[in-house]
Amino acid sequence: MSPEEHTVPERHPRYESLMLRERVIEQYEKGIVATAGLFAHGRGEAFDYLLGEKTQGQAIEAVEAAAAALLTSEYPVISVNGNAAALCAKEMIELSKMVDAKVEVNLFYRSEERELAIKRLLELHGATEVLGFGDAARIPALTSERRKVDPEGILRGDTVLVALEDGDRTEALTRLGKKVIAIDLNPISRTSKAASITVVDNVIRAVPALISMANKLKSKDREELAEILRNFNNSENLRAVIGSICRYLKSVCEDI
Ligand code: PTJ
Repeated sequence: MSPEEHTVPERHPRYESLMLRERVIEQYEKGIVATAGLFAHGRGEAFDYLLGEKTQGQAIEAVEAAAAALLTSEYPVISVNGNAAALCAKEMIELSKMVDAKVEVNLFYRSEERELAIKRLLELHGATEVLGFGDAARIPALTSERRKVDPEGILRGDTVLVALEDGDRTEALTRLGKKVIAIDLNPISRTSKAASITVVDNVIRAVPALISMANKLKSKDREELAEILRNFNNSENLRAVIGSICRYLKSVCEDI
């Protein structure tokens, strides 16, 4: 069922959130999003609620560090799954072109049909090369389907951007010495804690913010970008996010 067939009134106070939900349902019906992706989206919605559904200052700091990491990497790779494709395929491709990153389809609930559907969607939005379709390499010590990676993509990458990811792979990629940039609304997930840089924000806001930031930083020299990276501390940033959620909840409590 397409969003137009639904009747979410434009003046509904939760219009944007409901329309986003419709987009995920529509892409589920088209075979892009896994069934579990619907639940994952719901969990994200709950955390987004706690962030006031706005990009917080800590996320902007993380976006700056993430853009600096992508711009200084030798071989950046963007990993795309079903939910990320459903919510920001166009922006993921725009980002990949801006920072000269490879794009790889890598799924937890792997099926050939979904992989191809996601590839087609990415190509529709301008992707010229989508990795993840030849002979796969394996990430050691990982049992999920996400262990299968492209030798010319995630396996080779020095920086890997992942969105709506599971903790196991983030930990495994970090162990392999890769810099992992995660976009995850849950600041206490294993992914958030294991990543080198975690942007605690909704992908629909985080990826456009990354594009703008990369555009702003791309004229800076490597030393300035390296300085931005040195000044970023992921654990401190996550603690600050949790602190602002606590303050937000306290202010809500006072208003009740
Ligand atoms: O497409 P596949 O087969 O690779 O499967 C993708 C899902 C998302 C189903 C799979 O990776 C999964 O089960 O993920 P989890 O373990 O549910 O983790 C998803 C994380 O993403 C959770 O911490 C959510 O809070 C977070 N999340 C959900 N929606 C968003 C989000 N983070 C950023 N933006 C969102 N819109």
